[in-house]
Amino acid sequence: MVSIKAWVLPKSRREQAPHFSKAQIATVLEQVATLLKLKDANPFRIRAYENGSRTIASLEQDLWELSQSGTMTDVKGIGKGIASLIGEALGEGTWGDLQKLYDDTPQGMIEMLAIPGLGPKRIKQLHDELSIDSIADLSAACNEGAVEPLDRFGAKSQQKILDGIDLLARFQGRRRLNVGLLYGEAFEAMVAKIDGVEHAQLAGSARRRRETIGDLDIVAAVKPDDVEAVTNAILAMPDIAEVKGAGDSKVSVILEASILERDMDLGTLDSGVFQAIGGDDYSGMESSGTIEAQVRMVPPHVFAFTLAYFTGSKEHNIHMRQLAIDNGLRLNEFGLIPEIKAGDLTGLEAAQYSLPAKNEEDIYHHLGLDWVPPELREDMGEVDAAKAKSLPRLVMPTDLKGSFHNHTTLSDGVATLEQMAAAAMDMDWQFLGIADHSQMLNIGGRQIGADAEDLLQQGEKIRGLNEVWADGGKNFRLLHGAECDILSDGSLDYDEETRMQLNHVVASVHQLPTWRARDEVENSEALIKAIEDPTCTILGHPTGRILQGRDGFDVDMHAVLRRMGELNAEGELKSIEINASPYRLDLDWRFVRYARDQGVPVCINPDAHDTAGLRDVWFGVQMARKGWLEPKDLLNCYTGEEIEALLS
Ligand code: DGT
Ligand code: CA
Ligand code: ZN
Repeated sequence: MVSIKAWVLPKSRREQAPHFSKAQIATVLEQVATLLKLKDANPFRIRAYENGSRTIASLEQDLWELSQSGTMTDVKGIGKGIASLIGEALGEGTWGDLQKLYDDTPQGMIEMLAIPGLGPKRIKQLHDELSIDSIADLSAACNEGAVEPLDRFGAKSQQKILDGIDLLARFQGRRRLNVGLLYGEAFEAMVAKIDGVEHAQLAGSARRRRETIGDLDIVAAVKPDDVEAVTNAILAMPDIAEVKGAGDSKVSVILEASILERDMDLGTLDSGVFQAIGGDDYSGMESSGTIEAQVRMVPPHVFAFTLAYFTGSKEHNIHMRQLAIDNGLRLNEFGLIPEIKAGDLTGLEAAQYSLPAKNEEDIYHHLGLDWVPPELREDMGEVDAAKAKSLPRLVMPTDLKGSFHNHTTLSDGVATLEQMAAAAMDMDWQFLGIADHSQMLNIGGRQIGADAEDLLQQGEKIRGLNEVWADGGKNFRLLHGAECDILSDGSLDYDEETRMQLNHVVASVHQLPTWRARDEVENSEALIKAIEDPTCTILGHPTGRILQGRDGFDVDMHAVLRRMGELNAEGELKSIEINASPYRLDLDWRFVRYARDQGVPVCINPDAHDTAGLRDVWFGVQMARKGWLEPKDLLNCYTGEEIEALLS
């Protein structure tokens, strides 16, 4: 669970001075300045803390040396009062009378600071004039229209506050897979490096590659004698915003974005996606977000069991445990223990009788199963398939030889045809499908899509490039397609003659409001009409959902996939897209296996808007794996020649 950073004065985690780091001091001074603003304190006093914070944050000298030599006030920006506060904090580990300031400020007012665009001044005003001291109060007041008439507010800023609260609420829920993995892999690496940690591995939903992550679960192999030292090392990490609990071989913390070495790069987003997730406000929140993480330390010989247990899913674990029971065994995070030997013992004591397991494979083998890839552990038939030795050979990123749906400067992409092609060749791809937006697409009144004439010109250019590559013996080609808007009645953008000249048509819905206002029956009919169009090759991002942004429209996906299956049986190529943008991951992986079973070829499309975006196919591959797909189920795994033949 992501949470708003709680403001507490740091407690010393060291026995001797200096008790705090520069960064901790700078943060406290900055927080004090803000708390003083919320109290409308003397502006000079506020300025003193602000300057102090900024100075300390960029100070090159050692703070402790300055403090001991009594020369801190020589530093420009640090006055006497602040110098003495810092001296006390470093030397004694205490914070003067600041605790009272922290205690006196309602926590809700601090939480309100996280609402984009709402600063301390206006929070103070809301508090004074409407007695608002929580986000819930503020939300209610905005909905009643009580904020609008206030001085310096108005209807627009009232709406902006509501939008901000909505955005914040989404950040208190789950994080998208790409973000969760960034945090998870960074934290895993840091824990693994601690002395006494034999190995550490990310488990939970992140390891199962769920499309969103609630919290991070790390399992670490640590000898019992080292647990205390490892716990302390984790607690001393600089990127921890808050410690939620420690003890009993388990540490729960809230990680800050600072754990990510490189700044979070959101890449070039589809303009529609960007608006749906909250625009500029969103970028700021994403890069200052937090996420909860648990580290569980276990003796090395039980590591595999703990890893398997905390990888989940819960439903998979329950199924596995039942299988163990049927075999007279007890399966838990400590072992796979013959019931007859365990008797009344529990936990690690019972586990001394466990069957041995060096790794997860051993555990599955003890139960007569093949090892189950984590992506499949959702209790959707994988246990039976593992027993029957019929698990799929899941697709891997290196199996892909191309993709079909990518944008260039002709619509809202930022890279040219040549640049996109070069990036695809760097990935050892044999083909790259270009599918720029069609003429209908407007965002904010501005036409994003390409006119038919320009689209056809792009086709000329592509043919020219393809000839050059063919003549040079290069096994690479661009496929000329378009992402044609599906209009509300299910017809496709551009006239048929234009569409006929393309290698492929990715048909997608972009007018979400219209579709979301309709029911499942109407939407399914319209989608089916779109795919029945002879020029339609691929159904793009089939529900229009934006993860953590907006729900897709209602549609009977099973019915749509059945119809697509029929058309494929009649010899027409109708493929369904797994849009690999981590903001979409649409088709939802839960429908992927159904598509395969209906005989619908699936394609993974990065929907790239720049060259780096092509790498997003990785996320699509994770979803295809969750959907049990093998290379043969995916159009991406055909060779360039095969695809050329198929689409001509
Ligand atoms: P999340 O954090 O909501 O994205 O999803 P998970 O799957 O990471 O769930 P989490 O963090 O609550 O727990 C991690 C794993 O621990 C979970 O996948 C399976 C295991 N686990 C947790 N609670 C239970 C339980 O009550 N029974 C069983 N059998 N396993 C559990
Ligand atoms: Ca979790
Ligand atoms: Zn699109």
